[in-house]
Amino acid sequence: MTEHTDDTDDTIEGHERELSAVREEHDDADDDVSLSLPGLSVDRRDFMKAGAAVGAATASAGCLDALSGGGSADQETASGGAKNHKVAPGELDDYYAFLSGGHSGEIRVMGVPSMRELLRIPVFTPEPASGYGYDDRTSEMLEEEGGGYSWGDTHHPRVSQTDNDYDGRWAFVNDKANGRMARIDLEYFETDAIVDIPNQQGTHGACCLLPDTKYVFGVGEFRVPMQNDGRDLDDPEAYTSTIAAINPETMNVEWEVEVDGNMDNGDGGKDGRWFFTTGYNSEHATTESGMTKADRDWVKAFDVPAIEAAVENGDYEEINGVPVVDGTRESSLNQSDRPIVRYVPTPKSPHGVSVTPDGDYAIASGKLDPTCTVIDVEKLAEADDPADAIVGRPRVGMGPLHTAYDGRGHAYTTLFIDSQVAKWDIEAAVEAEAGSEDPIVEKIDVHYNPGHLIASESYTADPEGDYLISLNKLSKDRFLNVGPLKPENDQLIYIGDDEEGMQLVKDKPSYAEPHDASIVSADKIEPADVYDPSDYDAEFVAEGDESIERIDDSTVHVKTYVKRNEYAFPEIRVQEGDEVRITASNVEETSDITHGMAIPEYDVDLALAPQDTREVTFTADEPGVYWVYCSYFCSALHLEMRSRLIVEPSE
Ligand code: CUK
Ligand code: CUA
Repeated sequence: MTEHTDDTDDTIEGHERELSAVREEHDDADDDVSLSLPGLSVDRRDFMKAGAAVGAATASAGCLDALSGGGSADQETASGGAKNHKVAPGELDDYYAFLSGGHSGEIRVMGVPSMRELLRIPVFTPEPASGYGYDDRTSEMLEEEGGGYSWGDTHHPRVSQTDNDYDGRWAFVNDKANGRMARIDLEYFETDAIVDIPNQQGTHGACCLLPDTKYVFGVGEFRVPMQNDGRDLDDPEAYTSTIAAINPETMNVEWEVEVDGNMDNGDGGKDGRWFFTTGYNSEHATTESGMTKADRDWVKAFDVPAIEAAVENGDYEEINGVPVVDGTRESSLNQSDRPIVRYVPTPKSPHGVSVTPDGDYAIASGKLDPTCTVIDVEKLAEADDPADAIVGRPRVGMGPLHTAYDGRGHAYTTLFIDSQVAKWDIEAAVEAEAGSEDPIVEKIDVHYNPGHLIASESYTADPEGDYLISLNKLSKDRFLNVGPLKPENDQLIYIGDDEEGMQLVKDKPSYAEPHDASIVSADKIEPADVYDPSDYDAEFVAEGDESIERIDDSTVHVKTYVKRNEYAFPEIRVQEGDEVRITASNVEETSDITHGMAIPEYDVDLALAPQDTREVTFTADEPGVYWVYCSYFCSALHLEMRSRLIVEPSE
């Protein structure tokens, strides 16, 4: 038996060594996924982009030859025909996609083109697998800054940009349910700030003012009384909605603008001046039939420098701590020749709005009208009548909701009712008669009823133009039946070959419910591999720093390190009624060795990635023995990684 035990130890130690070695090897490995071409190594993404550009220039074989150094199998790949869009086991994706999770309250991270779900980032909802909402810092964030709600409704994840390109710092996402905005740190892929936006209910649109993310805008959808404290209950004319300009560094709401009508989605222009929202309910009604009466609503174009000047001049009312500027049509600030908000009449309850990569146009999707409205951004600044800035109105199909771009002059619009994506030519739409179908290049069926769609880097000035994801609300018969609550269907479409046309590549079932996404080139994001303890306020507990200290009659502070396969103390002894504060640091430096610290019946659930420190505070109000255990499978002795919380009865 003795021998056997020794053997076991050897095996386990060997396993640990092996594990560390594998990790380190991987850490050092060159993650570059490159296609090997004769005589030339080209990054896959550059290659596809080159292929796409070639496609736009009607596939000159000479160009391709120059790129590949002669005929090869990969040449076909570049022309799209034989490209299989597979990411083999062990290969890495070209893109991160950040998808919202709707009323799951989270963000999902997916690799593109594999469509593998890589991570879920809890935002507005506690999530036990990552310990989010269970340690002091994240539970305080949800409780205090976050307002204490147990859920949120994320729709629009937008990644920060510098000079109209992704800078890999943050992602932002709205909470449509409770009027909040959250920030996700893209070094650690975790939510690090939440702001509860005053004077707003139903923060729907979320997006950055470009080129440099000066503000993150929260677009308020639901009209409510500005002071929603019981006044004006039955006077819908007195209800209002606002956009909120949030400082991305401090997450402070700097100012808001109050408008007529509901707002819906938003997008920022590329030059720091304009911010656009769609909207419905110019009728100021409270019922569906009332909200759909008028055949025009508005795209609202906010002139940001003009608004900042108004705030500077004191032309606002401070409401609930925020300067609120009056941007309604009757406002005196809208009577001058530099109005702060331009109301562009648009048919009929327009839903999505997005600015073209060159910044020339804002395109709104008609929803209840089969057209898109193309607004010329430069004309908007000059025209006396904002309606004169409308330069195109292609008839794209039934139920147009959202529009994305490939950077080659095409727009792609989801058709909710037709269950299709329409690809159309933007300049052709400007030249064509209003209502013409001529600008349509092609349509592809999707399955079924798409909401958003998103193309690779579509929100930047320089989209990659290869992949498009259609976020379909219904999947019906596309997957094994799992009962009445079906998954949705995120479909990957290859758009890199204008000759071959759009190609449906993949179906990916997804749980309710992604609305929007941002697709970012993998090389623009640099996630940390382990935590840097100096990034946190919490004190790092190194080996040798552990202590159990009685602070006073009723408070005990436990400082423990955590590593394979032990907690610093085999037992933690406290008195019934003590408030126990645990500070726990994972001292491991090996990538991907996460430990848990769970205490049954005390609702304690810490997840500790390498070099992370978390704190939790609870009251030991039930005497007894409680096994502290590790909830992450960390090693062969994971099950034995244990400690006891012993709560002695007070009498
Ligand atoms: S919304 Cu959901 S499909 Cu919130 Cu951008 Cu259009
Ligand atoms: Cu540590 Cu399992």
